[in-house]
Amino acid sequence: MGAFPGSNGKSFQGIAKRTLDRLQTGECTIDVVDPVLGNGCVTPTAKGITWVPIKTATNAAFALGIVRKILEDKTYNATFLSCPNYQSAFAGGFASYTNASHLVIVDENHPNYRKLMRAADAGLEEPPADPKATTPVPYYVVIDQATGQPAIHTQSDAAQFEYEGEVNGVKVRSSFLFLKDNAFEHTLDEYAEITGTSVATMERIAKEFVSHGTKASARLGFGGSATANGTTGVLAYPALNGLIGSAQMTGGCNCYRIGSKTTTDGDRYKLATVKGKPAVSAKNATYICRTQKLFSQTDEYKARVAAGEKDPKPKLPWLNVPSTSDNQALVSIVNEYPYQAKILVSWMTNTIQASSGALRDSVIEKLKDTSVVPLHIACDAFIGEHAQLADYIVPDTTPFESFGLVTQEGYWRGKGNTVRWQAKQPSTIELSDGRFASFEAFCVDVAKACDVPGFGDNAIEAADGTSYPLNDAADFFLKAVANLAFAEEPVADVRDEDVKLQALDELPAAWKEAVTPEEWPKVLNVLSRGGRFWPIETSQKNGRSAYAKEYLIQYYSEKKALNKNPYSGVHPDAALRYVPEDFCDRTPIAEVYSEQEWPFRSTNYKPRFRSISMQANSPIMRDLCEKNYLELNLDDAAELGIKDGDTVRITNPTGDVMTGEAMVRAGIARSTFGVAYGYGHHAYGAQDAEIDGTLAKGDPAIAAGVHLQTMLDPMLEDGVIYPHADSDAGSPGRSGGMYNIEKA
Ligand SMILES: Nc1nc2c(c(=O)[nH]1)N[C@H]1C(S)=C(S)[C@@H](COP(=O)(O)OP(=O)(O)OC[C@H]3O[C@@H](n4cnc5c(=O)[nH]c(N)nc54)[C@H](O)[C@@H]3O)O[C@H]1N2
Ligand SMILES: Nc1nc2c(c(=O)[nH]1)N[C@H]1C(S)=C(S)[C@@H](COP(=O)(O)OP(=O)(O)OC[C@H]3O[C@@H](n4cnc5c(=O)[nH]c(N)nc54)[C@H](O)[C@@H]3O)O[C@H]1N2
Ligand SMILES: [Mo]
Repeated sequence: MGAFPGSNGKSFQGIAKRTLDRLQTGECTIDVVDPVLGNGCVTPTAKGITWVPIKTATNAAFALGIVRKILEDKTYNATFLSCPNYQSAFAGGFASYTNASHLVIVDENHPNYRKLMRAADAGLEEPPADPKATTPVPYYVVIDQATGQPAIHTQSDAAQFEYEGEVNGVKVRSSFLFLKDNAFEHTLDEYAEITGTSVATMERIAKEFVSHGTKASARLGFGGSATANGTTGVLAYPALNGLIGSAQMTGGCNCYRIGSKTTTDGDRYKLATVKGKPAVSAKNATYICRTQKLFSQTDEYKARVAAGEKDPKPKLPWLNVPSTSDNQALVSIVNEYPYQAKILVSWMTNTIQASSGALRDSVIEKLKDTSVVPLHIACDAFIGEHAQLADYIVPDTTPFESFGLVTQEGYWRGKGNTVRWQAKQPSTIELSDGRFASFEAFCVDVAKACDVPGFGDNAIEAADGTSYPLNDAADFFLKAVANLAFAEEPVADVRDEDVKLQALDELPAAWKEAVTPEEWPKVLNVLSRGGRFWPIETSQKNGRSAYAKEYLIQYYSEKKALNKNPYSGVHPDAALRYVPEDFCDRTPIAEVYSEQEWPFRSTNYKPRFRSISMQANSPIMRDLCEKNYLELNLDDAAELGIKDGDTVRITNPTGDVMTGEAMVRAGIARSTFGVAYGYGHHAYGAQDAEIDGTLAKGDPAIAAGVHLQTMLDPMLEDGVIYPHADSDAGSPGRSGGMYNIEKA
């Protein structure tokens, strides 16, 4: 759901070959649930593939239709759901566990109402505390299957997951029942209506999904989360995988990146340790993006209540679900809330284009206004929509001129880290000391000028205690490569033929000096292979991922249950539930604007031949696809009297207008329009730029196509700019929303 393998999205390369082979032999089938039919190596014409055109922003409903069918048929794995802890699940042959059997206090008068029941609430004695534990371990309460009595979750091997009753005089229900209630909230016919799919499809997938033991997997891409009700949608995949126990199982869902230590404290160098770091901590800090805290936990709230306000409302929402949020940081900066950003330093980002709903005049005016943002420094290789608003642009290197170490995306079950290294000398300005302008050189020089520890001579400490300088990118990244080369078993030294073939003996002397003579041939080995990848055979053990670690699937999220929307007092759902898109106070958008007037939803996707903003200036990529289209379903287009190639106008309730060329096609779900992202630039080479007195003429071809404009949230006070976003996580609602379409 929300990921089209091989079209856009998370790299499919690592598994494409194996997957396509197995589709051919019938060993594997894939259902792709997506409003847009992509153009990848996975297509409905390929064997074993089914495209399910779903209405945007209804993923949770589709998943719950499947859950309901599985519950009705009782085809879930009851043994797995009964496991109240990781040890019991592991002993039962699984590699994850759920809190299905953990009890929730549902007694409204209890002080711990909405919380998971703890041992103390049940009058049970906790095991003695582990003297080594830094934070207290929570002990939850379950009803043990063998005794029928309350027990601590770590002390039961199997527990009831459909329990409702009283424990110690307190009304409780097991977590699983919250999912069950939500699944039975609608009939399959209703789910088919909401999602624009069919009962037969949900029933077929429900049957298929449970008929392979733990060898099936539900996966979500960003298309599952980038709607204003996305947080509930992303709960769909753990909920489904939890019904069959497939997380971290061979052939099941291996869902996170597995790599080795590189740019952190590794086996050779302590790259995360800052020598001489003062005793400061960001632990209780208030992030400018308003995350990690509820409004009721802020100093502002406390001060306003102390000053006599009864029920203060924040200027912008607070979000304790995400850890940080770049798009919300931008929203905070332009609204100067919770505090002003005095200096904005941005690197390699096009925030106003990438934060859906933010590429608008009101935001641009704020960013230009020095009373709002007194100083803005952008470090970028290009003059994009965001960078062109900065007071200073620090030139940076491109991917061919810089280092990068990445842990492989989690679609692949193996372990590995890719390494990118400079393939050419940077084309940026050469500095007086021989370095080239880059983000790393900028950071080092600013840090030195401000006496920030951790940079300059003797900044980096090796595992053996030797100190090394940090003055340029190579000082840091080659040590990260050394950490990778020596992880577990050190790799072999590089072979002479690789040195010759790749001219590794011509690399700059400074690179060799960045590591020890013992490390250098092993570092070269990793560079020559573009990374380090552990043998795929070692990635699985006894039917599980060899890297399996304690993994909990929550059917009831206490954290969410305890949240309370400061505008309306509404609590978010603690379990997977279909909630139509809403505004920040949780009013459904369809209650504010009429669905008759705004009958369409957007589906924004990443196009095959363009990256987020990077390929607009490549003539080759422009030749492949010079612009994007407003893509409409055949039936919708016929009703609107729109033909392929017509100019159409799309509007949203905020008054934004998009005009583009219609592409009428069968591969779009009804009442949805598709738009490829990354088009409709106005900078980034589209504009004229004067550089050192020389005019570089803009190329209008770079500006071709349409940028999707999402609406603003109307529920905040006048003058506040808040693009429509998920109420729990603040992720932009780039897909979904409300639009009207007409022939221009
Ligand atoms: N060619 C290309 N590849 C890229 C990128 C790129 O720009 N271009 N960007 C890279 C980056 S940064 C990332 S994060 C990944 C993202 O990878 P993905 O998350 O896989 O990609 P997206 O295109 O954002 O969304 C995936 C799909 O979700 C669908 N979708 C939208 N709304 C909904 C919905 O409500 N329900 C469902 N079921 N589907 C929906 C879209 O049609 C799209 O096909 O891609 C990476 N790969
Ligand atoms: N509407 C809509 N919005 C989206 C998405 C969507 O699908 N639809 N996708 C979202 C996703 S998943 C992501 S990850 C974000 C990405 O958002 P961003 O990270 O902001 O976008 P990018 O295009 O990846 O890169 C940002 C800028 O980095 C600069 N750049 C490129 N290479 C280099 C370099 O080597 N060095 C330096 N210093 N600068 C460089 C370029 O100026 C480029 O414009 O966008 C998000 N926003
Ligand atoms: Mo991304």
